[in-house]
Amino acid sequence: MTDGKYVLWTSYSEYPPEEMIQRATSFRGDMQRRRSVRDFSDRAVPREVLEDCLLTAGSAPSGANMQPWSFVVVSDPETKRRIRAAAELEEREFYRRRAGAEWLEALSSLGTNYQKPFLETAPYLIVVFSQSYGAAPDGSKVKHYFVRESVGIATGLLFAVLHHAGLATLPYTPSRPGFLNEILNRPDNERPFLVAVVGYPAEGVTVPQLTRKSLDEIATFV
Ligand code: IYR
Repeated sequence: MTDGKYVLWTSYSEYPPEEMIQRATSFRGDMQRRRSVRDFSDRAVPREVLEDCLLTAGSAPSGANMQPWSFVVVSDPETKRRIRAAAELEEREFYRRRAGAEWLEALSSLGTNYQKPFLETAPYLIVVFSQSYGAAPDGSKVKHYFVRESVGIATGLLFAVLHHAGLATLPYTPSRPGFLNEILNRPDNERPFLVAVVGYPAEGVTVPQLTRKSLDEIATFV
């Protein structure tokens, strides 16, 4: 998905080291305030904000620049209701049978269960699909590369920018997400990656107390 030509990169900005450090520190502070929330207000969010955030996600690097993602933005109440109903059916099975003791133990401090009211309350669900292959204008299949890596990066950017814009989010990953293809009429080359639940937090929302790993624990300089 390039036209095989190199052009000057005129939009690059270099900052003096001091300013670089200041920018990195300030961005870190902003990002470290992000939390996943499970209680949303039903207050409307301007669609324009989402459109901008989706364009940021779509600026992610991807294997051979194939941009192997589709974002389906759901605000229609009936579609949200169907997604919630199908998700809760799957989650009932997950919590009753599929998860197993070790997984349930890992989740216990989050206090999650099969109920997913946020799928209806939040004004927007952004369902992220990864495209295992694409389609050429003549309808033939186009190979996609490093699809999970690419869609993972795009989704990370999406959560970052939604937070930056002042919205609350939850990455929701249904245990068996196939129902999303059916409800949203998505083609066979698309697989659900995750659901980004987006909106304002409910008033007085609480979040699990958690700690993040230190730099020593997550990074090694060699
Ligand atoms: N999808 C289930 C279970 C779940 C799994 C993980 I890993 C989490 O971090 C949180 C929940 C649910 O949403 O309840």
